[in-house]
Amino acid sequence: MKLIKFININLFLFLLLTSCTNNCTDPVENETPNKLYPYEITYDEATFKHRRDALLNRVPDNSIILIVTNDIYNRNDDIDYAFRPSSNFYYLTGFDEPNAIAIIRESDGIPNESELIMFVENREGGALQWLGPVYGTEGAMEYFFADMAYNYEDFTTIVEDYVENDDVIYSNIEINQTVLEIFNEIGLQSLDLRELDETINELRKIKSSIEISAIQNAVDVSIQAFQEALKIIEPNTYEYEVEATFNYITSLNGCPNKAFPTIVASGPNINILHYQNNDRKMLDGELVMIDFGAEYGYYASDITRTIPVNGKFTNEQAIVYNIVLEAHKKAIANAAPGVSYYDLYWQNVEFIIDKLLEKEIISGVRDEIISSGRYRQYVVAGLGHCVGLDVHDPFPKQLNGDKILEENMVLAFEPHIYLFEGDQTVNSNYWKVSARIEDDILITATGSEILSSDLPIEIDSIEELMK
Ligand SMILES: [Mn+2]
Repeated sequence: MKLIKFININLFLFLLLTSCTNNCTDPVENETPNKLYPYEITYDEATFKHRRDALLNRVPDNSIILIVTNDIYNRNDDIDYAFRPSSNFYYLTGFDEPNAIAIIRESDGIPNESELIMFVENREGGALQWLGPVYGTEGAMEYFFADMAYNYEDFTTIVEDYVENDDVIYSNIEINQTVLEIFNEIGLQSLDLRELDETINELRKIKSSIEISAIQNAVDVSIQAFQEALKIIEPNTYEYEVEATFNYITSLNGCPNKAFPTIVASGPNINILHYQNNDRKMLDGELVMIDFGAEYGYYASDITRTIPVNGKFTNEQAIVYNIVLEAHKKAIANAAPGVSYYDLYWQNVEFIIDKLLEKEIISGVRDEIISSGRYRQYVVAGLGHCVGLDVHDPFPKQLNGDKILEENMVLAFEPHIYLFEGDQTVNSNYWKVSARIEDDILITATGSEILSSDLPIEIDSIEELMK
């Protein structure tokens, strides 16, 4: 396993070097992008070093950055949940094994440059036999370019060589209870610890070409899975059969992990926003809302389609679906650098409420519905969010509280209409006729580009695919 990891990195570097001699600007491009593993696609020393330098430049002089990765969480008895690195830790180090801590501080020798000190696991004996090899301290220096690496277990004694009592420390230590306890045990809790997330979030907001390629790859694999999943849906299939198709197709295409739990919400479940049971039999005449996203190289995708179980939209279903689709197209058409997210949000709310009133799907007075907040009965959630290492990636606010789109941000837009059973403001013909549509969007220099445009979205093309 260890050997394979190392070979893969070398193979990647080889592909990177050879492909770039052919005047290629994008290091992710190669013959089999779907078969690469995380460290191969995002692994690049300059990228991670640049992020650490940039981060250090954003905190006050003489500050130290101390970052931890996620804890290991117990599932039951002696079984743990599968480990997933903290997105911030991965973003700064590229290191994806558990039990790791990193210190980033100003280099002794070179001004304005950072130095990386890592504490990682060295495995031997029983641990090695049961859990397999790890990069270890040697690997941390050789492959992750740590200036110095120590055994994770020696953190308690060695950390004091790097941290002094009057240092200001920017840290995400609160995410890892185990490290927090170690910190308290050795009396470091009295240090001046400050919140790091805001500073990293600002960096993570804008995506590099490598990150965009990773997201695009996750999107492409998700689309492939969607297309297969739509073909198997018919009355009396179960929601979990759809989920199984996603799992199968994405794993076959190099994305064994999902960015979030898959939602296959049919019939009455359609109104549960983050429905997760996926155990219901889907019936003739119902809608099913499917929200799915493969993860590739720790980068997310996030796509939703709402489709008729029997392959043909009813009149009411088509009317609601097309309102959401029109809202979706408007939001995408208006997305561009400099545009306020909140402006897009309010345009979306107003458009949907106007249409629902016009089609006599809901009753009431437009301005009252909006000013009272009652619109949230139908437009329940936000218009969208950023996508990156997290499916809900950071989208930091400006000082004035606004959120502005910038070039090379990736967002998921997910306009929706929810019409709940028993809601007396809703025409009863439309109860449970809800719809959500979601695509992943790259903000370009002049507007936006839909990364998931290959997945059918028009009623005709969805019905065609399901035939
Ligand atoms: Mn989403």
